[in-house]
Amino acid sequence: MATEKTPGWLDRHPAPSRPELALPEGAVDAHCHVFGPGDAFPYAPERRYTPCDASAEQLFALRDHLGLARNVIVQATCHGADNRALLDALRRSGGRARGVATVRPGVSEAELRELHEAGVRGVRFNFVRRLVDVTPEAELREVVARIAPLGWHVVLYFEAADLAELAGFFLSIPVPLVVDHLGRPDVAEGADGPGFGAFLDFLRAREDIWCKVSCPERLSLTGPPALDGERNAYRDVVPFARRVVEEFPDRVLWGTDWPHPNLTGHMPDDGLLVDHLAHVAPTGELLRRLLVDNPMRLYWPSDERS
Ligand code: 0GY
Repeated sequence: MATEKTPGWLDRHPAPSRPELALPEGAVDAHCHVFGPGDAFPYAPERRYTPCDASAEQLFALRDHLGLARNVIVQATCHGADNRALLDALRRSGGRARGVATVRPGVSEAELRELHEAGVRGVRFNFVRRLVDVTPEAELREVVARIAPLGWHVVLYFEAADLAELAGFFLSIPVPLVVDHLGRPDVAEGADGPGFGAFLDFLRAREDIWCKVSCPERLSLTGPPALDGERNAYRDVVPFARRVVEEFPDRVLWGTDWPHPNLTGHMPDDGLLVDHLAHVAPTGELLRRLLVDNPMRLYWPSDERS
């Protein structure tokens, strides 16, 4: 199996800037990935793309460079349900990373225990058809039954257009839910449009549904991109993120999405993505909840500050 990067897939930013935004102490990047390195941790045969390698060391160097304290590393589809690269990164993190894995219903008790001990606290269900063949609901329910006793949650990645069809299933999942990337709204419709209204209603339906206000670079239609010192990037996404942060300040999370798989248009400067948060969480209090209090409560509850 060739491990050459998918043509057109951009490499991570070569030299992210240092954020100008003053971050609260202990800030968490709650959505990022490790990829390979492919010769140590081969990519899954069923993958839809081959990423550039992105090692744990590189991720932790970025964490320090940006002034962040911890990571939540999310298993990406290019590694399928082979969580070895994730496990390795968690073990190298010195307790400063937690993980979200992908598991199949037949996962052994021993593997679940190993994942938990390394720091995994959730599984990801992916419904984005360009990334995966969607797993049948019956199999996902079996996975939920396996992970619920561990106190884990389910991370959901879906497109806004599919929410109406999926919401009933999501709401029947008896563990906390975490939605990736604002539920991928159609930004052209506007934050007052029916699509985002339905998403907000979904968040209102249960108090244990969390939302990542991440990936404006994937959602924005008019930019400007977070490049060349632009600290007012992705203005068209701000009303969406801001709405969620203001209505649900205790259940929002944020992440860089480093190293930004599947971007072909531009590769954002991660430092400017941090600075973008000044528009999303415009008070010190909202920023602290978003970057510290909320991710600590979900991923490091025993270390939480009082
Ligand atoms: C992300 C976004 C993407 C990819 C994946 O698991 C993945 O392959 O999540 C995407 O292409 O939108 O969260 O990394």
